[in-house]
This record gives sequence, C-alpha cells and structure tokens, in this order.
Amino acid sequence: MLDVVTLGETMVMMNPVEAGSLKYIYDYKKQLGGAESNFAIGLARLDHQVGWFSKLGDDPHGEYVKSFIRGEGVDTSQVKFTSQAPTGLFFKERRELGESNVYYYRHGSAASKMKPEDLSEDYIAQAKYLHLTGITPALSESCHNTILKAIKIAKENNVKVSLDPNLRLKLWSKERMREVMLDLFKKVDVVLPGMEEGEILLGTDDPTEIAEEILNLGAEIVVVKLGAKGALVANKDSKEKVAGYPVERVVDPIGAGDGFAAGFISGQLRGKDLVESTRLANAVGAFATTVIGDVEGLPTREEVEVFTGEKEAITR
Ligand code: KDG
Repeated sequence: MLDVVTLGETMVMMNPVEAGSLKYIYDYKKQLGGAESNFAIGLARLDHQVGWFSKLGDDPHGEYVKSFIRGEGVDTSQVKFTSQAPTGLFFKERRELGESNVYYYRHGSAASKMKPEDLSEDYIAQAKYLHLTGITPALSESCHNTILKAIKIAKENNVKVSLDPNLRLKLWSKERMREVMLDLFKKVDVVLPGMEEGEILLGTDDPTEIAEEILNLGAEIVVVKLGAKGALVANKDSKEKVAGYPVERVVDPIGAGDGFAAGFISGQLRGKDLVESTRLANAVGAFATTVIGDVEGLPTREEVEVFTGEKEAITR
C-alpha cells in the first residue's frame, strides 16, 4: 500500500562544482534531478510509502537514475526502459548574483515517450495521493495524455490529486502552457503555485488573488509559495499566510519547491491542519536550499522535527 504515487521525467544532472557561466566551467558533479522524483524522495525521507513511475533510456544513465531513486526508499517497480530513446540530461548553472539557469538535453528523451497505456490502474488506485507537475504535459502530447489518464484513474478511485505547476518556459509556449495548466486546475484537488507562476498563468502576482482564482476553477486547496516569506494557504473557508524559516545562505534554490510540496503532502497525510502542513512545507523547502543538488538537502523526519522544535535534538 502506497501513500503517494507520482510520475514524471528524471534526468541526469551535471552540476558545476563552482558558480559562474558554464562557458568557463570544466568540472561537474554528476547528480540527478526531476521535480517528481525530488518530491518522492522528499516524502520517503519523511517516512512515507511512495512510488515513482517513468520511462528511462536503456542506458547506464537510466540504470543510475532508477537505482538512485530506489536506494532512497521509493518504489520504482513500475519504471519502464526503452532502447528507442535516451535518458534525458541537463546542466545547472549557478550564479552568485542573479538567477540560476538550466540547459536541457531532453528533447525526444525516453520519458517524453510515456503514453497512457504505460499506466497501471491498480498502482494508482492504491494511493491516497497522485502527485503531478506541469513539466510532464510540456514534454510531449503523449505525456500530456498520460497525466490526463492518471487523473481520470485517480478520480475514479477516490485518490486526491496534487499539482505543482513547475512551469518550464524553455519547454513550451506561454499560450499552450496557459491552456493546459488552467484545464488541469479544474481537474485537481491541491495546487501549489509560485507567485511568478500566478503572474504567468493568471496575470496577477497577488497571492490572495492567485489562490481565489484557482479555487474558483475547482481546486479544494491552494498553497501559494512566497519564497523566503513562506506561503499563503487557502481553501474555500480560510486564507492564512504562514511565515517561512530564514535561511542564512541559500546555496542551491532549485528543488526547494519540490521539497515544499513533499512537506505539505506529508502534513496532510499525517492529519495536520492546513497551517501546520504549510509550516512543515516551509521547513522542508528551507532545508533543500542549503545543499548543492536537488535532493541531497532534503531532511529526514527526525531532522525536520528537531528543526521545527517538535522534537529535542540529541547530538552526542
Ligand atoms: O524542481 C527542480 C527540477 O525541476 C529540476 O531539477 C529538473 O525536473 C526538472 C526540470 O524539468 O526542470
């Protein structure tokens, strides 16, 4: 029995050992990144049973991705391999000043070949949550159809669906993105957008307006991420701002949103209320920014409970 099932592309990540333009970077650390597997690993560290599904290239990179994720305690029994396309790859570019950047080598990747027939109805039906992101529908039409089918299976089996927009402007046009994402907002239960995403999709960066618009489209819960300031959590009865945890030195913000989503869903699975779940989300997101790599900084349940003061630290 799994608490959560998620699906999406995970790529080999080439992470520069230093900050600065990739033009002058020669040394990289091989890691991995994929919004949904980051989320799955985040939940596994918080002691939940979680399954991640994808299609990988029948190559050493695909083997690496699967064994790393499985090694983190995530169920990978539904992962498929194909010899028709490679595992995706991307490079991160970290800047001391300004925004981090990513360069993708994923067009036509194995994951972009996912199709609705790859899904197992029983696998999704056993979960309490199905988690999706806006990256998957941007990969290909067959990937878009795959998540639509996954949502249908979830709905028919009383599985809640959470969606992190995770907008990737490098993958599709803003027009198509808007059309697909607004349609998805009508079909899911929990939406976790960022303010910038609200601006792109709804034309407002006001967190209250973002939350109201998405609730009006049909979602039950909306959690708007406000970066270092925390988040606004809303349902039809309430709207609350929940302060974030200050982080002295953010070394790698990419992946923090996935940690945030894992924290929020963990809170919901543990029966915490919306504010407490958002507090946990803020804490997990804060941890993720402190270590280079998408998943290496995600906390265990014990670490986060000590950090939030729920548990006493015993270090020696
Ligand atoms: O959220 C972080 C991930 O999104 C990133 O590391 C890789 O999945 C990825 C993407 O598509 O950008």
